[in-house]
Amino acid sequence: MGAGHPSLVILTGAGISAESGLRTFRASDGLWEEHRIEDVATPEGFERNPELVQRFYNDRRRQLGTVVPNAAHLALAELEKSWRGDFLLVTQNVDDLHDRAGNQSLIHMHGELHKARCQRCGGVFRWEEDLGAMTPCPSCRALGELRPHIVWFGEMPLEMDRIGEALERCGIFLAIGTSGNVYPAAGFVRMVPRTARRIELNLEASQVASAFSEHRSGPATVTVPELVRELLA
Ligand code: BJW
Repeated sequence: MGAGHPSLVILTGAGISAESGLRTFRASDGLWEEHRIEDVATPEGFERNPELVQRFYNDRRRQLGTVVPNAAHLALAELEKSWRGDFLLVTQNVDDLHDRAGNQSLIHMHGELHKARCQRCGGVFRWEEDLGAMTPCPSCRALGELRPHIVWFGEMPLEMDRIGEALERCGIFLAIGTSGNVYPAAGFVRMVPRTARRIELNLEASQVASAFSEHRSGPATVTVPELVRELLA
């Protein structure tokens, strides 16, 4: 930790990837307009209809090959390189755009499209191809047990202890492109010290806007590089 340099925690949501061409969830043209949450984003939905769920994630995994990080992702990678205090980027996104932009201190709290998990042996594997009902587990060879390594409703998000510790000692908290509908991420802003700068960057006020001390309104590709320039000045 750089003495005298505030510790920075950044939470991102689907809005940061929107200008790369990935749909958000709750917009009028969002993913939840075409798919019922209970069908594609719960363990019960997967049990009922694994083919439907695998197709939903296979389509989104394939789409990653057609998109690239935008100016907001790249600005956050630059910020991590140049920031002299502690830095943690927590994303709710399951895309790999922060990884490709170059961020390293990064937690995918809702999982990753490029990983699969075996329900039998618990192994987690890097995954580029489509997953099918009969895809064998590379480790235990079980059939029909591989699922997307994604956190569905009712499941525990990943690395919550590490996130909680970073929030407790955070001096600046940014939330970028997230609607504040889904917990525990929506509650992070209330977990940072009251003295911390708490900045929301979004096209519109989120569900938890009143908990922030500052708001920057506009597309992430504009507001994020602007704020990064200010923070590094
Ligand atoms: C732009 C922009 C641009 C657009 N520039 N901005 C009651 C109270 C509290 C909690 C609960 C409750 N009932 C149930 C719960 C828990 C539940 C929950 O929160 N439910 C709510 C619906 C109420 N949460 C969970 O179940 C979580 N687990 C949990 O709590 O575990 C604890 C536990 C477990 C077991 C027992 C007991 C306790 C798990 C949540 C998993 C979320 N999973 C999803 C889908 C999987 C991933 C995937 O398929 O991709 O994750 S849901 C979906 O929402 C996805 C996202 O990561 C997540 C957040 O969405 P996000 O990113 O905010 O997107 P949008 O679309 O909502 O918003 C986009 C924003 O961007 C908007 O604001 C735009 O304005 C903005 N924007 N363009 C800037 N260019």
